[in-house]
Amino acid sequence: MSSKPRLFSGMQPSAESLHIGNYIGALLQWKELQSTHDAIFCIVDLHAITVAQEPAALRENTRRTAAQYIAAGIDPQVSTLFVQSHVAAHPQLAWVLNTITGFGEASRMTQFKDKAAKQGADTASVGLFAYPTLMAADILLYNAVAVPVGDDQKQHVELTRDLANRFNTRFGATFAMPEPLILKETARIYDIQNPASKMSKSAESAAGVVWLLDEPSVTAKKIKSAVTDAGREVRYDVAEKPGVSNLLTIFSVLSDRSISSLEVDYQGRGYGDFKKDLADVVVETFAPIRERTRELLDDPAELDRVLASNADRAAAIADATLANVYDRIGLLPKG
Ligand code: ATP
Ligand code: LTN
Repeated sequence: MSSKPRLFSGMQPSAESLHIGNYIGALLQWKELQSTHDAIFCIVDLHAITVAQEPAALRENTRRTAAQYIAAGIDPQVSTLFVQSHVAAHPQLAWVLNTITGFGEASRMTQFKDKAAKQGADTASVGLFAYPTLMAADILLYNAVAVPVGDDQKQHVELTRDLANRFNTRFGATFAMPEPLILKETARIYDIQNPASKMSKSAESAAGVVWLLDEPSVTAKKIKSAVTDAGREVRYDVAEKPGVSNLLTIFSVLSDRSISSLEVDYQGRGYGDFKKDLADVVVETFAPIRERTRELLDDPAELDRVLASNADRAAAIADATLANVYDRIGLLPKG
């Protein structure tokens, strides 16, 4: 047994490639956390199907997501990296949690309200409504105490805490209390064509999304045509210069240099030089990840084997928790 605190986080296999927002906002930090925590990272395919997915693409994107995480430094020997649908206890515990979740309580989740409003209330599925209880099951099955998420997922972790508390009060101490680990504010990356919105896999236009797996020439071109702001000064000022500030954040994180030293370096040199150098930094960062991702995807049998053995490790923990839960709520064990 590891004495490190248990950590759990998840990502949806909802695109062919991750983007630089996922890389800076999640991957880089998860990579650090795996040395201080007993980390479990889950590719949440059952969450992904709460909105329509094309079957062949979902299968392919699940492998691709796993490959990119491994290529970027999530080590499946150190952390547990697995596919949610490989461990049946996730939907099984989610069902139990559904029975102690209020209809009104679930209706207050802002992600559901936003997504349902986008789709139209009649097309939004029961699965989408139950997204947060499946996420609670993910976390509680492993008694995770640390849950790294973006700000938008904080409400779901709060719900998870409420459900853990409710279950423990009603049926006796069963679940550990998870804490959200809100990732650094500097870790939020914006669309490089539209710096008012967060860079997103599901953006209406991909022009402002920098994909990890794009050809270097495509990446460089995208960055060189990033929206900058009036004037020609490279200065960090989110209100006046959101475009340049976003590029400075990316440059600073990827080159491990402070924003102020970059400002000094590009003083009086205009945006052109700055964007050209940033394009080089991004391309250099992504090149080895892209190459390693390709190698991993060239041997899908080996990748599937790694995911299967990691799922076995996860299931050993999850099945024990589920058995305890079933016992506590009074389900008759199979004789
Ligand atoms: P998208 O909206 O792009 O589909 P998401 O938020 O649904 O992305 P997931 O695939 O569910 O992303 O999660 C992957 C991780 O990447 C999460 O931890 C999320 O917080 C992080 N992430 C996604 N977009 C950004 C961004 N623009 N800046 C920083 N972090 C991000
Ligand atoms: N909802 C999360 C993904 C997710 C997750 C989890 C995160 C599913 N299960 C458990 C942390 C813990 C998202 O959209 N980023």
